[in-house]
Amino acid sequence: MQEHDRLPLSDYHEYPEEEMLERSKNYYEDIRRRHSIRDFSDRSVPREIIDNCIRAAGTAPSGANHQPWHFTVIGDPEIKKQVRERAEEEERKFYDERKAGSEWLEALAPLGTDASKPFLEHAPWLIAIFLQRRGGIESGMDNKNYYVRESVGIATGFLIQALHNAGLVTLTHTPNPMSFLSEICERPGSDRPYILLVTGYPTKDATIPHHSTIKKPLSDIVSYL
Ligand code: IYR
Repeated sequence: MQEHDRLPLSDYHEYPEEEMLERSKNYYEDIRRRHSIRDFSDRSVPREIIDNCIRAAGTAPSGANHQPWHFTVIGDPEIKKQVRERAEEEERKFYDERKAGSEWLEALAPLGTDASKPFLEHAPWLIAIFLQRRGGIESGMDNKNYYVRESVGIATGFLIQALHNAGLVTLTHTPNPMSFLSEICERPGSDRPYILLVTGYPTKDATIPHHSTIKKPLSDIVSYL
């Protein structure tokens, strides 16, 4: 294929305006049911569902289409245990030794989080998302990547939506620091851990903090010119 070859846009669907209105409303009603969950059931989730959601994430736009991401999916109980141990070690410094500082700890107080992360063992899948500073359009390339954080952030958003759409819940977990993930997942030095996405089913008695349900109204987040 020529470098500048172009293809017809053959998979675009246009909807009548009325249908667009309905679809946009329905999508909002569905996505507003997405919550960050910390009470995970140990019910298993077929790997194929996770694969499909990662396929969806992999369609995200990225700088020069280099797709600067890698997803390490952890289902092995022994490895999950290791992740929990290492994460809790960092979180104890963060919370108990107050490494976070008082402003951060006060901001987190309404969420009721602490250093204990049992969900890292209970949830069936932990998806460690890595960003790649170098890469290219094909795996194994070693060119500079562009807009890496933006690209991986967008792909992570796609993944969260795909998992929600499939009927699973997630937690975007960010142990701080999380360099231990590179070690456990045996990623090369040019890959940096970005987010640990926990996914599975909620427990029957799962709760969400009231704090997380307070969303800014449209008038506060949008302005039209
Ligand atoms: N990594 C910690 C702290 C934490 C930080 C933010 I910002 C949050 O929104 C939630 C938690 C933890 O996972 O508990």
